[in-house]
Amino acid sequence: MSSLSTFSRLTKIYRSCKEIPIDDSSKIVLISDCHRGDGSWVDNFTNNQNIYYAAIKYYYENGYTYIDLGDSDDLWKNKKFFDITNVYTDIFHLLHEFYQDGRYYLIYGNHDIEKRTPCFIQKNLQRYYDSHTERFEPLFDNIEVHEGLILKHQETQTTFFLVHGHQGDLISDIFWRVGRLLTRYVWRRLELFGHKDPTSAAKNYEKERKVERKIKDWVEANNQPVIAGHTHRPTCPQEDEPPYFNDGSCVHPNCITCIEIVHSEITLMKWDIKTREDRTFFVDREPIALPRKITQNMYRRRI
Ligand SMILES: [Mn+2]
Repeated sequence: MSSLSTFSRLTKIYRSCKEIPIDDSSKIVLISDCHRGDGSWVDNFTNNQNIYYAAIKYYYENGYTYIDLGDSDDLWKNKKFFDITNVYTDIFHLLHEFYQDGRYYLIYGNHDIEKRTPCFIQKNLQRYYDSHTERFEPLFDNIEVHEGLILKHQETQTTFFLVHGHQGDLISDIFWRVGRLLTRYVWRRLELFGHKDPTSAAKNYEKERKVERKIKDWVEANNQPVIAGHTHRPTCPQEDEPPYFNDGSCVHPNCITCIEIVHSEITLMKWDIKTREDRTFFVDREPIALPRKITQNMYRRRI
């Protein structure tokens, strides 16, 4: 029943979502699950904020288009979007630059599902409070917020369906209000004592696998490549596996992961902090899987 609903949910989004043409000259970066918070110690993003900033600055300077695959802000743990922008002003400033250049697309996840409502967009995404200038500055003026997007590769006509991936997850998708409530008032407090939030796909291995299984089944049944986030498990399938890619998250203990598409190749990337001989730190970017070339058929079933 629930897996049937995952199927129909994904199919419905796939059929109605917007298509973005890409080609051999396109540079795309897909990032999800930053779970930005208010900077307090339950904010999982604080640790990686400098790595993330260095990464998106690189992508901005090198002409990439940024596709946000959802859960970039944690609106389950934080009621007020203002509290988030106030802490991460530099980041929102850069995101605004991406948007202004026409190089930013936003897909919502379950932890920022409110972003789909016109009221939230109007109230929170038009402007942000810049703690440096102490003024409201433009953010994503008239932004279109998506549940899914399709990247269509012109040379091969291969398409990639982009979704956050909570559609395979009943609590997150249908009962998100209850999930949000539990996260905000119950699990958030228990987390202080080391309990795991069972509504979080990221912290629950068993659940993670189930959610992934459902999406992979859809990928296989439709022979349609998908790029998702949500489970925080970076994934780059081999040629003989269903083409389900996952960009991971920005809240791994010591690194962030993302997916780059450059010169018609898909690469899972990791950014972290390394030490040089002279004991200075630097932010390093390295692939964690072999790049996958975009071909007409991304999946060769083993016989
Ligand atoms: Mn999620």
